[in-house]
Amino acid sequence: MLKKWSAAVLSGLLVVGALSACGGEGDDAGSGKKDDGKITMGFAQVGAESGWRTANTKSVQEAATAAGIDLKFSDAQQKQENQIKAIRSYIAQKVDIIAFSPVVESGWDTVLKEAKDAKIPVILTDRAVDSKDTSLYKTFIGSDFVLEGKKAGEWLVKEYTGKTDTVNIVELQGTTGSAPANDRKSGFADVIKADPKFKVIASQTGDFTRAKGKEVMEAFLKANPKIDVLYAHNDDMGLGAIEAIVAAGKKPGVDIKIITVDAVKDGMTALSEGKINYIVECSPLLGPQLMDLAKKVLAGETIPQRVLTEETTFTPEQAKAALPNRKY
Ligand code: GYE
Repeated sequence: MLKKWSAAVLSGLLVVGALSACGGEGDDAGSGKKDDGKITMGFAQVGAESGWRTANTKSVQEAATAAGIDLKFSDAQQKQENQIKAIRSYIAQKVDIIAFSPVVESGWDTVLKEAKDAKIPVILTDRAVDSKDTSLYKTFIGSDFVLEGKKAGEWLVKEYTGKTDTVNIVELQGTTGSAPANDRKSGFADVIKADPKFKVIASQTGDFTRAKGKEVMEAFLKANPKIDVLYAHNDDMGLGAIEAIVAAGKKPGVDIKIITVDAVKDGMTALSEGKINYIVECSPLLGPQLMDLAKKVLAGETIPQRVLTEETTFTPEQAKAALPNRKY
């Protein structure tokens, strides 16, 4: 646990208000904690639903160690109530800073207000909240999911240029109510609506998991004799769907064109083999930037309200070239 005064001294600032903010030395003594000069961060993770999430967790844990930050980590198993419980327990433990990746967009105001009242700063990582009061968190670091959806749509438009036949699309959405599911859906829809030949004939959640992606794709295949394209909001659901497509006697990437988002190793491998046709990258390596921002917040520095991740896209050829050096 880092006492606020030591953060202020370290940064060379004299922040009188910060002293009263944590109630002085009595706090740590009361909770039986010793002041080892370390920042303590409580991190409430979404779950372990995908390859992306595994890489994200690893990035956060490794970056905390490298930055000398004491990390308290919890896995909410994709349930908002678990995340709220974890955040409340971090508040009770008087951590220095809280970071979390909100499983869904709504319903955070009460717990964020509790953190604010306890004078514990909050950083949002990866996913956004829809709170109107932006003073409830210090910054949001992560991708532009609308842009990712648009990139997926743009590839499709290009791929079918000059063709007039109807293109039947099925969509595997991410976790219902999550920022990436909402935004990847709307960004994609925005681009393809310009041409009426593109028809989304079925769209359902696969919860960002391989198992659910497979299950929902099986149902899509049974209900729809002609599917031309699958747009999956992440690699894992796309990989599950590939199993269903193969089981139905069709060739993934040929009979049904597949676009996914993330670009984790398993997705990139399928892309390099032509089973997926295009992947929009979403970087899970948010750890180092998160630790950097946490230190700045606690040192009283001003940080931007939004920190965007840099990302690209991959064709099968580009996947082949990138795979040998892919870290996740
Ligand atoms: O795309 C998906 C994961 O929030 C960006 O969550 C993240 C998404 C990612 O389960 O694979």
